[in-house]
Amino acid sequence: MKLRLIYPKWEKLQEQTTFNLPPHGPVVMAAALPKDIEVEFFDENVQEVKFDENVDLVAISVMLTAQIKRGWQIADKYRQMGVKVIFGGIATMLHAEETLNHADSVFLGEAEGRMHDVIDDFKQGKLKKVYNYLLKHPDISCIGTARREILNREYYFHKGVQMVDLVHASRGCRFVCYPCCANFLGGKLFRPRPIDKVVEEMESIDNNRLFIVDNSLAQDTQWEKDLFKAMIPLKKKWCSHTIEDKPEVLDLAAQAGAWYVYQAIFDTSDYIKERVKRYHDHGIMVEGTIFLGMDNQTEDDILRLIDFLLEIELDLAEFTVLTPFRHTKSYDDLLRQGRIIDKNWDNYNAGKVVFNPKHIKPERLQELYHYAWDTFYEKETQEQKMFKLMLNVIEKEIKDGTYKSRRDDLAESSFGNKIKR
Ligand code: B12
Ligand code: SF4
Repeated sequence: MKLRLIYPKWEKLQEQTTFNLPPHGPVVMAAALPKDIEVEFFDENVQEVKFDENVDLVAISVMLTAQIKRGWQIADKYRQMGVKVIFGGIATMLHAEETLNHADSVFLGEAEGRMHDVIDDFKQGKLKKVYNYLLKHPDISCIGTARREILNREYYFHKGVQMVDLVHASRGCRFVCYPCCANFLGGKLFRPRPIDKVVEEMESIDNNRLFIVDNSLAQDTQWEKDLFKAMIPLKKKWCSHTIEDKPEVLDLAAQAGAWYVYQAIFDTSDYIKERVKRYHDHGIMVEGTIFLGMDNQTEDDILRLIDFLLEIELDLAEFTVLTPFRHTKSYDDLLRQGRIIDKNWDNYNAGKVVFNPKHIKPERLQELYHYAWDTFYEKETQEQKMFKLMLNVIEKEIKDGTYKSRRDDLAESSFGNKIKR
């Protein structure tokens, strides 16, 4: 049986250097399919999707809200040709009801242990309209090594540098943050994968640089320490979301190859300043995830925040405007208060103001968003800051003998040329 798996494109943040990472949800889902299924994968962010009838079933994997409408268009086209379409992935769960209008089947939840039944149903012509496993998480040890061989790796280079490979070591999140839908998706229970399986998967990846995409690694100190200890012999270099702010955890993370972290920064407190310094002291770089437009922010606060980020020598900053994604507290609050001004999901790419901020006019917040990007990267451009990030990892790799001079040799790449000019 031939299954065409499609990852729809979305509009990137225009101010951010465009790069494409290998999709993760689709390759993890593919590992849960019966082995005899022939999978043909299309990532529309890097290639054209093929539209023909030479396929048994189309599966659309949607991670972001900003992808969902394109997913529906693709599905409509296939369904007009008589091909059946099933949807799954994060944004499918967030937009399940609307997606039902464009799908033969909508799969909600995690795929492990479920796909054999789904495929059997399809083969018997009995595909269900909804498979709802949202509250029934599979046994975490069932998660297998992702089927990365369905990816065309040639697409995931930026200026000659191979992008990181994505991997995850846990699911769920025991924290509850205002703009986040993680609890709705994976539940409030922290569900770590068995460490030996994670290490086995990491080892199998033909790339020394990884992105550990877990919601937050900082959920169970002992597990985090055990994971990092087990990762040390792999000598991989990796980025992730927050690492717990404890000296012994940061020490182990650094030994395990921590390269940089994504750290949410909401304010200009000494705590943030010192937090960033502690990462730096451990040789770990920091990319700030900065939300603009929170209810407690005035225009002056935003201007002060940008100066602060430069003062604390943040390595990279990703500015986004607060976006009320479905199934978050921010969506519920702003909807109740009648402050959502745009419901076109294409505009939910985190670079467009879709709500009425409390202290600032929407148009002004949009200007401040552009101003934030321009100001932060004024003296040192994104390319230059990314070059430093690359130097950091290369230095680490040279130190432990894992650096491979490949297509990503900076001296030869256009990164290097840009910097020399
Ligand atoms: C990796 C990631 C990214 C990568 C994506 C790389 C890529 N090539 O796709 C990058 C860095 C680009 C990214 C960007 C953004 N992201 Co992001 N990202 C994630 C992250 C950390 C991991 C996703 C993942 O791989 N999960 C693990 C996989 C295994 O789970 P899964 O996808 O659910 O797949 C399972 C099931 O859903 C199912 N499944 C999946 N597909 C299918 C298909 C079918 C047919 C079936 C049956 C089943 C099925 O099977 C899988 C196994 O069980 C999530 C948070 C998280 N931890 O999940 C946020 C998340 C998806 N991102 C989010 C956000 C907000 C963003 C941004 C908009 C803003 C930002 N700065 O973070 C930007 C995009 C800005 C822009 N305009 O470009 C939000 C979602 C918001 C939304 N509703 O759109 C999330 C949930 C984070 C959060 N907690 O708020 N992101
Ligand atoms: S923002 Fe991070 S830590 Fe907070 S609930 Fe979401 S995934 Fe968990």
